Amino acid sequence: MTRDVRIIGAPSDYGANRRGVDMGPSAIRYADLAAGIEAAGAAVTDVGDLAVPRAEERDPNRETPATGRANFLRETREVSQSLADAVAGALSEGAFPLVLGGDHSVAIGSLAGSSRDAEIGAIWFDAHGDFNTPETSPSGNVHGMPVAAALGKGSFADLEWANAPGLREENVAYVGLRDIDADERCAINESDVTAFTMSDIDERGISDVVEDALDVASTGVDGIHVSFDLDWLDPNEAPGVGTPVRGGATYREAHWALEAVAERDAAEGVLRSMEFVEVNPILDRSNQTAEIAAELAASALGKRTL
Ligand code: 6HN
Ligand code: MN
Ligand code: MN
Ligand code: MN
Repeated sequence: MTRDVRIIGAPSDYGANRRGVDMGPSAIRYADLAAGIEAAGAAVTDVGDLAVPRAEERDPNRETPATGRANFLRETREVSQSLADAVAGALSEGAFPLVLGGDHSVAIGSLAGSSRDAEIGAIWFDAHGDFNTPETSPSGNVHGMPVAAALGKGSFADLEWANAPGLREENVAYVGLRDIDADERCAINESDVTAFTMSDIDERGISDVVEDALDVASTGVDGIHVSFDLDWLDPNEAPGVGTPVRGGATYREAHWALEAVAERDAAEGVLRSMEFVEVNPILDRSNQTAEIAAELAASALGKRTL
């Protein structure tokens, strides 16, 4: 059956310091996203962007967590709730939600929506753990917190809108971590998530690591959410991101990883929802990072060479 991909733009930059990720959805669309997905054999409907007010007109501390710091929490809640509805709505109509960020805080909405009526796993391709809570965050930026938010860690325990009802720690797998804050490291190690670092990829190769991550995410669930932060790639290949970290995945490793997702999906039908986040066109070179995001989306959705 032909997959009906529904593109949902979430042009939010409330979770990050650097303006520019709000233009991510436009840049990824401009990079022939829809044509690439159609070439992969899927149908595409683009429902446009969610309404996101400009940060300059908002008070970053209008709403605050019980303890700790989370900038633009009210705005993040509003975006998360509308994105969760859009993702859950797509799924209930038989469509596949493909979310374009925006900074990584949009994953709060994607995960909540994807797990509203299902048990899900998540694969997190990222340089960062995004496992800070308002209590541990060194920046107060919510894009460093979506995994902790979804799992109800720290003061996110009181923020029901931020929690992903059908996601368990045991089904969260990180691929390619390389920049973790001190308290965040303790929290990841104490949790039941599975974390593969760049060193694991160096040692075992991308193929083994991604297969293991797919096993972790897909065991005992209805489907998986793929969350892809473009800063997972090396900044030489993907310069258009807000928080670049040296020593990332290569272009080929990234393609291989999402081709492996597509292969598992072809065999087991596991892919449920997906997002590409943190593309910052202001910092990009000739839209190169957005082009990679568009190509990777097509790879994950089954584009093949032969
Ligand atoms: N991202 N760990 C840092 C923080 O502020 O919490 C950086 C987070 C980056 C988040 O790239 O999605
Ligand atoms: Mn991230
Ligand atoms: Mn990141
Ligand atoms: Mn295995």
